[in-house]
Amino acid sequence: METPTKLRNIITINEFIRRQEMEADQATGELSGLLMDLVLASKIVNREVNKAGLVNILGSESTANASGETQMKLDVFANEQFIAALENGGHCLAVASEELDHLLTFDRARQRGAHYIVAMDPLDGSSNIDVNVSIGTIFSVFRVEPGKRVIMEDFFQPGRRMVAAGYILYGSSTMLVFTTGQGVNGFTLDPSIGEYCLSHADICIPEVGALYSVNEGNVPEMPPGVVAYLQECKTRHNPAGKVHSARYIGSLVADFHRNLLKGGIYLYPPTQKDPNGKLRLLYECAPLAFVCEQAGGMASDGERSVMDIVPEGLHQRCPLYIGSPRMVQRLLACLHG
Ligand code: P6P
Repeated sequence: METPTKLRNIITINEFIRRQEMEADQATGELSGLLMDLVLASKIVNREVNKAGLVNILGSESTANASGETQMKLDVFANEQFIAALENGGHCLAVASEELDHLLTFDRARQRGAHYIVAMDPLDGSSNIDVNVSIGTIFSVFRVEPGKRVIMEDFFQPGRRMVAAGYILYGSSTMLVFTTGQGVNGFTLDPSIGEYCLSHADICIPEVGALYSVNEGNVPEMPPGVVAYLQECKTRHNPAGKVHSARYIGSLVADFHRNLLKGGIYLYPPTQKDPNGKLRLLYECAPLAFVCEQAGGMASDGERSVMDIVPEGLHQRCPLYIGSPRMVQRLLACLHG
């Protein structure tokens, strides 16, 4: 019997990951297993995100995260799901999370001789949860010595040494976008079969776009070069040759994803409240920088590539200018005169 055409053209994320593994020299299957653990957890989180308004999972927990920010119940739930999937999978030696003060280590993975560690923001944009705005998970994967008893310093690796990175966007549809250093691919969750299917193969960010994402309320506190750049965006005198549109959802993954597909720039500069910017290097800026660079884009902290910054703390913040290369280059020219 002929395979239905629709089924024949589906490439699930697990199939895609396995194919990449077969093409990689000396692949052990460990990274594939770890990525699939993240896929599983994201499906469970997606189920809860999609009904957050219907069950008693909204509203803030009494607890606070590592930065003292009130944790929404879905934050806590998502953190628990990704940790459980990574611990049970046995491919991850340790996890650093925005929701945890300190890293978590897993003995079974150490006994198995596993050699990967994960840094994650399990649910970014959580202030949007109870107003039904898109939110996201961001993750980065690094390598360490097999079976190592992981310490905090093992996470202090520059993005250049990242093995994989990606995000899940819980939006009008749920997408998982990731890279292992061989380009960027996007998968859309088909709830009818519970599978992520390849929907955006080999994503390349447009060299220039006419979208900018920034909290304009912070303009009075921003460096003059950033203010000058934003002024240019409001005229035709910019790399795009046209007046830009401001698009700021207040959810990093959603803003980044739109700019990745359409071309644009996301900016979170230093402010008086956050002199090093608000976003976290290890599990927000660096993984998105890896994805962005793999898609042909650029990511800078205003001085250097985000991928070259060596972290000195799990929750270290850094300014972020990320997106279409000609837009980031223009921003840097405005910053440095
Ligand atoms: P602001 C959400 O809290 C977040 O970490 C990002 O997802 C988002 O882009 C940014 O902060 C929004 O910050 O200061 O503009 O509300």
